[in-house]
Amino acid sequence: MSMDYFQYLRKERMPHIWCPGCGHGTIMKSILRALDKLKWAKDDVVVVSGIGCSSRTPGYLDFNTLHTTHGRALSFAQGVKVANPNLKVIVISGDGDAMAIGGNHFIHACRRNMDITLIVFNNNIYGMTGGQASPTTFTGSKGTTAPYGAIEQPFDVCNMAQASGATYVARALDIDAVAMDRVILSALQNKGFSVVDAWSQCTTYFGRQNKWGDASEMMDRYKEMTYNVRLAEKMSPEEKAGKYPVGMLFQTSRPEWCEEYGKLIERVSK
Ligand SMILES: Cc1ncc(C[n+]2csc(CCOP(=O)(O)OP(=O)(O)O)c2C)c(N)n1
Ligand code: SF4
Repeated sequence: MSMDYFQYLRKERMPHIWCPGCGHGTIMKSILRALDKLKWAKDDVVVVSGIGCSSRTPGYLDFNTLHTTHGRALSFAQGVKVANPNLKVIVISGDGDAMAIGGNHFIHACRRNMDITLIVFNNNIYGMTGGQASPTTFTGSKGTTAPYGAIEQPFDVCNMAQASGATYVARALDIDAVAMDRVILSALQNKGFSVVDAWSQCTTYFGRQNKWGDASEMMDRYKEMTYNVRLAEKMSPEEKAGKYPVGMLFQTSRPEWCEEYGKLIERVSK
C-alpha cells in the first residue's frame, strides 16, 4: 500500500505554489518517505528553510518548521541545534539560497559538522525571482542575468561540501526517486553535517529560457549529464568527462560539534 503523505502535510496549505513539472514536490516526497521510515516523533523534527520556491517546502510539512531569511537557513538551523541537540534538524535550500547569498554559511556549516542534514533543491537557477543565473548555472546556460549564456564555471555543490568538511555528501536526480530516497535516508542517519545535492528541474524559467523542453525532457538531460558513481570504475575518463557523478559520493566520521561542545563545557565547569 502506498504511503499516506497527508499524515505529514498541512492540508490547509494546499494547493502548493509550484509550477506544473517543477521537481521540488518530488524531492519533498522523498524526504517524507525517509522520515516515515525513521519513525521520528513529529515534535522532534525541525525543518528550516530560507527563501525561494524550494524554501516554501517546510510550510507544507506538519513538523516544527521555520521559514527564515534568504541564505540564512543554516544559521537559524545551527541555532536550533545548539539550543536543543536532541532535535533532528533538516534544512531545505535552493541553489541560490545555499550557494550564493548563503555560500559562506554553507562552507562553515560543513566545517563545523553539526548533526544537521542540508538538502539543496538544485535547479541551477533562481526560480522564485524570475530565472536569474545562480552559482550552479551551467557554463553556457541562459538566465535573465545571463541572456547570452553564463560564462562562469558553476560550483559543484558536492565538491564544495566535501572540501569544506561535510561528513556525508551525495547527489541524486528527482527522476530517480529510489536513489533520492536512499541518499536522503542515509544523510538523515549520518551523525554529522550531511549534504544532498538534489537535482530538480525548473520548467518555467530554466527550461523555457534554455529551450530544454518539458519536465520529462529536462529530466532526460540531467540523466545525460550524470553517471552513477557505482559504475565510475568501469567508465573511461572520456566517458566521465564533464559529467557529474550521482549517488553517495563521500562519507567519513569526525567529532560532531554539539557533542564536542558539551564535553568542553563539562570540562571547563569542573
Ligand atoms: C536578502 C534577500 N536578497 C534577495 C532576495 C530575493 N530572493 C528571493 S528568493 C531568491 C532566489 C531563490 O532561488 P533559489 O534559492 O535557487 O531557489 P528556487 O526559487 O530556485 O527554488 C531571491 C534572490 C530576498 N528575498 N532576500
Ligand atoms: S518557478 Fe521554477 S522553481 Fe519555482 S515553482 Fe516554478 S518551476 Fe519550480
